[in-house]
Amino acid sequence: MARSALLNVMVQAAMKAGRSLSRDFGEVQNLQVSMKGPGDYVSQADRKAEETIFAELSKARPGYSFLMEERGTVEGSDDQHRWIVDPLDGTTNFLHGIPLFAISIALERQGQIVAGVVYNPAMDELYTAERGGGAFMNDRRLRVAARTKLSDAVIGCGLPHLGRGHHGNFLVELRNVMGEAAGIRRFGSASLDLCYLAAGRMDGFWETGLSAWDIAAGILMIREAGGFVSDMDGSQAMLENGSLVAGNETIHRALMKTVRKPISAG
Ligand code: 2AM
Ligand code: CA
Ligand code: CA
Ligand code: CA
Repeated sequence: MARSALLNVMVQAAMKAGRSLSRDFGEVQNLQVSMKGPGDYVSQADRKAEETIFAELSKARPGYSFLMEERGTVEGSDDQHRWIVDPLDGTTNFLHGIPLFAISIALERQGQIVAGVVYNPAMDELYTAERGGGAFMNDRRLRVAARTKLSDAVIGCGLPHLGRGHHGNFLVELRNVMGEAAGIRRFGSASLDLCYLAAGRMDGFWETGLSAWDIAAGILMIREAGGFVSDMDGSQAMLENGSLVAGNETIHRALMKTVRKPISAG
């Protein structure tokens, strides 16, 4: 498959960081780990991968700005372009030896996500998308699943974290979805969740309390695979408010209704 020069740059950076993560995953017990907040861990592996990505992308596209989970914002001379990077999405899985983690890199041009790469090095699954050019896993074109009934659908979600988010709201949402969907999954890597949805492995997804770097690349993956994404209010402010609902057009609509059903409606 012929990839654009831009996607090549992003794939090179993700693969290089992926090799670094794979090495560290093999010796996870030797990694230095620190806590950013309650239940919120960061390891040497996260930081090394981020440095690799930062160096690769800065070299290939000098001046572009960055938003990265660990380093935060780096303003470049070019404020029209911004990389949004999660060097290790699924740190908790990684530190527990669970091979569900990924590198997520997105590029925004004038505030619009134009390219995304998500790479799970443990499974060697590389997801790529470019605006208007479709979404791919390795060389295979992706399409969201076609199921239209929630009662046939497998729905992914994320849980609010220790000391963060609104646990009460989540329990209501979960109860609502449990009452209507065929099954529910929680994998622990938001970027991969969105790619699984793009690949038709899950039919729907919702989560709140997310950060831009968790979802920027995955949002494009879903759109380019023919899926629908919005925030919990039905608008397109996912990166700003960190809530997200996704599926094909029908499941997205049904899930929006179900997730937000008030308790009294049963
Ligand atoms: P991370 O591994 O990059 O931190 C899972 O629902 C998502 O939440 C993951 O994308 C994960 O990203 C993030 N996450 C995990 N633990 C977290 C915590 N304690 N606080 C905030 N985000 C967290
Ligand atoms: Ca983190
Ligand atoms: Ca993340
Ligand atoms: Ca991370």
